[in-house]
Amino acid sequence: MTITRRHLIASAGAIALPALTLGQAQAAAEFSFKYGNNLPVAHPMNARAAEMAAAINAESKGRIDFQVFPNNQLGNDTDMLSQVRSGALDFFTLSPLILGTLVPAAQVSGVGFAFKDYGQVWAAMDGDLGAHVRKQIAASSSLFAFEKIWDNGYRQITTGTKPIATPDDLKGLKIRIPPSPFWVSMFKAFESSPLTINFAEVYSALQTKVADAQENPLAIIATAKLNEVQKFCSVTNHMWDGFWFLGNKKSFDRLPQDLKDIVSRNINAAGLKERDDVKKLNDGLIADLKAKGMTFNTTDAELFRNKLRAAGFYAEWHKKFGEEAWGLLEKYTGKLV
Ligand code: X2X
Repeated sequence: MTITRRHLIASAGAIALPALTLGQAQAAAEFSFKYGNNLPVAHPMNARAAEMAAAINAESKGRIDFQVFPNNQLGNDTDMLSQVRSGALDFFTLSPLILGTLVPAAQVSGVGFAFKDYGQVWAAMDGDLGAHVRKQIAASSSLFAFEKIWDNGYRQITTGTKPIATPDDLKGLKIRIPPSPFWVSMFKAFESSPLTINFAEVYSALQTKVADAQENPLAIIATAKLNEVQKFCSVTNHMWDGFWFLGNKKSFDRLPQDLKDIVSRNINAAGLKERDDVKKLNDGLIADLKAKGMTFNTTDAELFRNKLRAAGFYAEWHKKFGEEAWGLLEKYTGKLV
């Protein structure tokens, strides 16, 4: 009895010690940050984010505790956007188009069929167009965006019902799009019946057939396993999309300059690596998804572009974005209409 009790006390002591050490280590971090995103753990964004968080924590010598919350753990995009605006969340990656619900000017990088290739994308986003958008974000919200936008990719359309071969196939289609005025406008121009649904609810919306279609880059279709609930994939490349790495200004301004530099450098460097990963993944996935039972078809982009032109889509958004922003876009893409 005595031995047992003594043994128990000894064990309890042994257990209590490391727990105490851990507690002290956590308390020692002067700055705790939460970063949330909407993508599955399997997506390159989260591999690079985990690596980046570890580097930030190590380089700050424990002064920063940077935590990653992937896969909508903290809520969907709409929830996380309001959290990061209030400072309940410190960092958040978001499509420029969804950010459009808060900063309409940010949507300019999503113009349909604008960027012909990644050369144009990165020249524009790392150049004057990206700088213009980041200025608008910082000027009109409690947020700011880091210099290097992360990649999502060129978007393709998947359906459960039929392949999309021409713009006519989009007529009346119940297609899920992310919550963004720009996306609604684009798919209304295609005469679809778009449904705005946060990414967190997309798999189940397709599974229960609330929506018959959705559009996303292959890396997302594969890592979120949307192929399990969609049959056809039509390669439309209808727009390029990225993720601004957003920070809450007040949260970030708590840091002294040396720690700000560590955070910024690591976030931008991770973004560049994520761009490479996503490109490689997107390029290799057609064969993979075919093997998993998806049927692919290619499309003639000019037909889709003509449809948008005829619907007055480019003229409408040229007017909304204004001469300066539209000029900065066309500086990289060439004349759009
Ligand atoms: O919501 C989507 O479809 C996604 C994951 O591509 C974005 O974050 C824009």
